[in-house]
Amino acid sequence: MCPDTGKAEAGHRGRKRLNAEENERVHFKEENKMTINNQAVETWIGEMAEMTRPDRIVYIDGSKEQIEELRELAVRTGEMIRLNQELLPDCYYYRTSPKDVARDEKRTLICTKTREEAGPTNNWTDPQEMYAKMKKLYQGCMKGRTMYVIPFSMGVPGSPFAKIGIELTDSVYVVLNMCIMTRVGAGAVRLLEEGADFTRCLHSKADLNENEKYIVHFPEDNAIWSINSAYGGNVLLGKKCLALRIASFMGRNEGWMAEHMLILGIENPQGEVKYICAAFPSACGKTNLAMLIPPELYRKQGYKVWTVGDDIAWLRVGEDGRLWAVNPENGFFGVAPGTNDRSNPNALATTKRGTIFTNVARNLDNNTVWWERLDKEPLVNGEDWLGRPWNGRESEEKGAHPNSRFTAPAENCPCVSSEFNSLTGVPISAIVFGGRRAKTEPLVYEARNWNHGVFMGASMSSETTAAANGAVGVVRHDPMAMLPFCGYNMADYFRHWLEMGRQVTDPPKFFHVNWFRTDEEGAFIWPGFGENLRVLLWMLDRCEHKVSAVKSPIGFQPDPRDIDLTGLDIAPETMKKLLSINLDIWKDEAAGIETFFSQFPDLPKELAEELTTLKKNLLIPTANPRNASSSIAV
Ligand code: OXD
Ligand code: MN
Repeated sequence: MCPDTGKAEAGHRGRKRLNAEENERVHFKEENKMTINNQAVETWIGEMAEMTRPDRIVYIDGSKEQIEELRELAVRTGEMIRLNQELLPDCYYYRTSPKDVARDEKRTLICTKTREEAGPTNNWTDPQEMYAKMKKLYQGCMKGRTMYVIPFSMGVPGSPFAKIGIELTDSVYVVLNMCIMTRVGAGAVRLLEEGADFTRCLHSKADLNENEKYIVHFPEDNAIWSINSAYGGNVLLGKKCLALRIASFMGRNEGWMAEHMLILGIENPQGEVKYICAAFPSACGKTNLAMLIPPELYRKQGYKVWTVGDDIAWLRVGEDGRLWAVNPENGFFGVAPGTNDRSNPNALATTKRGTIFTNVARNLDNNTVWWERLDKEPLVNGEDWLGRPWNGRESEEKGAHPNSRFTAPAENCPCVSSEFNSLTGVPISAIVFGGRRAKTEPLVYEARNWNHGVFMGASMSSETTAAANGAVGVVRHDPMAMLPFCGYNMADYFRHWLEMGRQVTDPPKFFHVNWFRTDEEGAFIWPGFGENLRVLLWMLDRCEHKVSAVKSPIGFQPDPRDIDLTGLDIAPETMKKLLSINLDIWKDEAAGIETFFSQFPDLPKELAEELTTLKKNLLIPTANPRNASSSIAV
C-alpha cells in the first residue's frame, strides 16, 4: 500500500509519486488569504488541528484558480489522473482503495445521548465513548499532510432552507468533490461571519485501515467525524451525513423534513410545470427518473422534464399550505455503470466536463473512461477499476466497479430546472415511493390519504444494491428509502411525517411505483426509463382530479386504460399483469411489515391502524382483488 494514501500500488502503475520533500514545495497562492471571522469556527479548527497535527492548513474558497491548483497537485502526487482534456475537459480519474468502494452501513453510527434516541435501526454507541475512541485514531493523523478547511452551504446561501457546514479533510479528492457537490466559499463564509451555526465535519483518510473505519454522527452536537475511508458516501460529509442524517434530526426539531428523494418538474404543452418528489433506495434509478427524456410522442406534443435534484430533497410547508422542496446539493454523485445514451443521455452529457470519475475503467487508447453498458463496444485496451490491464472481450470480470461513480456539476445538466437555484424551492404535487421488487408491488398505486401515504413509505422494501457494502439483491425493509440515512429513531421519524401531514393544508398525493416487476423468465415487464413518464402523467391527472381510479386492497389503482400506451408494444393483458396484486404474496408482505414494525415499541398508532386496514383488506375472500374493486368518484 502507498503510505500516504493507503491506496493499492496497482492503482498507481506507471505514475510518478512525489516524495514528502517534493510535496512540501507545493505552494498555495491562496493559503493565507482567506479567514473566517467567527470565534467558534476558529476555536474549533484550532482544536481539530491540535488533535490531527497537519503540517499546513489551507482554506478553500472554491475559486477556479484554487481548484486548478488542487487538480494539478493531485495529478503530481499521483492521486488523480488527468483525462483527455479535448474529449473530457476538466475531467479527472480516481481510484479508491479496493475495499473502500461503497457506503459502509455497519461502520456508520448515530451517537445520541441515549440509545433510544438513535432507535433500533441505527448503530449506536455512547457519544463520550465514541469521541474518546476516535480521538485516539485522529491523534496526529494529518502529520506531513495539509488540512483543508472547506466552508460550504447545503442549499443556496440566503435561502431559508440552507444549512452551513465546514469540512476539515486531508484529502484533495474530497476537496475537489465537495467543490462540485456543494456550494463552497464566499456565501457560506458570509453566513458564518454573520454568526450562523455550522455542522462540524471532520474527515481524515488516516491510513485507510478498514478495521478502524468509522462514519460517526453526533446530532446533538451538530458534528460528523469520519475516518479511514475515501469513498464518497462516507467522506463527502455534506451529502449523506449532513444533508440526510444530521438534517433529518434538525428537521424533526425545526419542523421540516430531509428526504432521500429526487425532485423533477414535468412541463405540459401549455407550459405549466408540476413537481414530483420520489424516494427510491440507492442505485434504484433516481438519477434516471430525475433526468427522464419524454418519449418522442410526448416530446412532439411539447412535454418536457426538468431536473431539480437526483438524490436529496429538503421539504417545508409553505405559507400557502403546500409542501415546498429544494435540492440542497450542487452536483450529482451518480452510479456510472448502466448510464448510457439510451438509459440517461442527460446524465451522460452532464459528465462531459468538470467531472471526477471514481472506480470506472479507463480507456488507454484515448485516456477516457468506460463502464459496463456505456456502449456496445467492449473496451479492449483498458485498465480496470483496480488499475490492471483489462480487455473487455476476454475478461470475465467487470471493468468498472458496480458502484463506480461520476461526480458532475448540476449546471452541466441539459435539463437542469430553471428553479434549481430558487431560494424558496418548488411546490410539490406528488410524492412517490418505490423500490426494486420482482413480484410483489404493482407498477403503480395511490394512497388514500396522507397517513396511508406515510404507511406506504414506512412499509417500503427493496432489493439491496452495490451502493452499500453487503449482499446484493436481498429484499430488505427500507422505509422512505431512509433506513441508512435517518439520523434518529425511525418511530419518531414516522411520527414527524404524520405531524407534517397535519400542517400541510394543501397536501401532495402519495403514490407507490415499481419499475422492476419481472415475468416468469425474470425479464423486466415494464420498459422503464423515458416510458415512466406515462405513469407520472397518470399521477398528475389524479392530482388534478382529471381521472378516476379503482379501489384495491392496497390503495387506488389506475384503470389499465388510463395509462397511455400509445406507441408501446404492450398488450392490455400485460398492463393488467403489471397492475395485478397477488393476495398470497401480499399476505406474506403484510406479515413482513408487521415483523418490521414490531421492533419499534413506540410505533405511531396511525401506522398500526393502517396495517390493520391492509390486513382486513387482504382477507377479502376473492381470488382477484381487482374483481372485488369498485370505481370511485374523484
Ligand atoms: C448515493 C447513495 O450515493 O444513496 O446516493 O448511496
Ligand atoms: Mn442516494
